[in-house]
Amino acid sequence: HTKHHIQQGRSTIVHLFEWRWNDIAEECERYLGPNGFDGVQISPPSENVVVTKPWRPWWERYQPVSYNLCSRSGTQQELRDMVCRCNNVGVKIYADVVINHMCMSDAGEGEGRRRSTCGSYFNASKREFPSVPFSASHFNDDKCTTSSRNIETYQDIYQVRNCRLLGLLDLAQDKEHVRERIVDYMNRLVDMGVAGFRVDACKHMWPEDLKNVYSRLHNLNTTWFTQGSRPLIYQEVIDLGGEPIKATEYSGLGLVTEFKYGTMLGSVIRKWNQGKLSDLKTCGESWDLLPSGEALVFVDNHDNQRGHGAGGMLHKMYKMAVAFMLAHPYGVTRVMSSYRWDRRVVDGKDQNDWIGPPSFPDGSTKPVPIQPDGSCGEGWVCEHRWPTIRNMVMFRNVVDGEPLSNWWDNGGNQIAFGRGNQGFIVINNDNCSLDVMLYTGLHGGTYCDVISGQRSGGRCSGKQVTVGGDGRAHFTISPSDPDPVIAIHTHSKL
Ligand code: LM2
Ligand code: CA
Repeated sequence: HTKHHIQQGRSTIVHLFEWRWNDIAEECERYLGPNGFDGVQISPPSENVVVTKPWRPWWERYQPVSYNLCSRSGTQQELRDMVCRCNNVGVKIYADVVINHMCMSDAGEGEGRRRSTCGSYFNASKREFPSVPFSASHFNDDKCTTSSRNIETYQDIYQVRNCRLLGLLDLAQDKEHVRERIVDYMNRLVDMGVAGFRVDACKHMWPEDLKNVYSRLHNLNTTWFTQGSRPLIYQEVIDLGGEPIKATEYSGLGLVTEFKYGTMLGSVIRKWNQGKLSDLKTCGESWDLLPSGEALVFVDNHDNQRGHGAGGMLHKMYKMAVAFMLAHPYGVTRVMSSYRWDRRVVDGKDQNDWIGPPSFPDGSTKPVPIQPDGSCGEGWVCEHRWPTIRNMVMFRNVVDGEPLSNWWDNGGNQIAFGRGNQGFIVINNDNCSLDVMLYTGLHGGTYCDVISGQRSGGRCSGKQVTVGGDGRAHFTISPSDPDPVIAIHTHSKL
């Protein structure tokens, strides 16, 4: 049942946060397909409330008012076109679905494009969403026992699942009508060719209700997928320990976001609590993480990059963390692709954490322009186009299915490991040079380091590594290197 179709040789999902459907379609064709990305996580495609105070925050998309498919990212036609074009180049689309709740209880009433992204009428105080349709009886208020109707403690599982998250109107997924409308919404996406879902706020829904919904989803569209393929589902459950609701309650239903992974990796790379890279030798289940086959892993996401999570990391450390994640066999990997905003941190909180994507004065999202050097303009960061990240996505594809092998560490912050005999990575996070002879498991020959450059047309634009007939190679990495990492694999052999 949890068998999914992450295809052999393509293993990384990129979250193109707030991108327009048209730009994603282009990116699939010109970049993601050729560079071996498995798929794209898109921002929620459902109609949402238009928030103007503050001005068009990114989080308005987590406040649906219907399941119509028009949003800041584009129209239904553009969505359909994107799904088709991405699938045609082997890049899947995973839709972020917000099914725990509708908009804020104080979102007001109205219709037209100034109030909702497709213009649908809604009345939040009466809990009426006629475009779905949902009305008062479809919400959980009768089950919630707090006086505010909001979740007040995460220690009570009934509150967490039956009360309002942040004041968002909480849907009753135990009711057949609600299930049916959600299933219909998700099936419209599946029929269009979507390959799966990121399901928002799963901690706030009962596992048995989700099980019912998932079981009613159609098989994937056979224009692109083999007969009988099931949607890949990854469920957002923030389980950092300390609460009664556990990620494992959901792992039988699909993959689960493993928030402990990024927290653990970030803290080791920042050397917090005497953490050191060599600790990563046992990275996996023994760290109290989900089984590898059930986990979706990432270094940051759209929430915690705004300071809601484990805090920011320096550019160099961030790239190192992503390189480790992509090289290591644990989990299904997701990389974040973001936009810039002006952080204004007051007392540890970013006052600008609401700022939406680069946009025109009328609120419409700006296209993503690609510069001559391959980076993105207009405030789009495009981490997925950073050479280190792009080349490590390819590394992961090349070593897919190979076990962790030939681990080495210096007992401190220098580590190296292979993946079978298909690839090898060396990382130096110490303040001193790394200078060591290591057994790589690779065949003898000269390899191009895919961190400092890459192989193209039989030439290497970066460092070269010579592996002897005995599989051993000499590595040196200075701590001042902007990327203190070397990675080689069978397809980078010269
Ligand atoms: C998620 N996963 O479970 C998303 O990853 C997260 O981004 C969503 O919250 C959340 N669940 C609900 O779908 C975001 C954002 C919140 C925002 C909500 C609703 O992180 O801050 O709440 O979307 O738009 C906003 C304000 C918040 C305020 C609330 C009422 O940011 O400060 O709280 O609306 O104004 C009282
Ligand atoms: Ca709920």
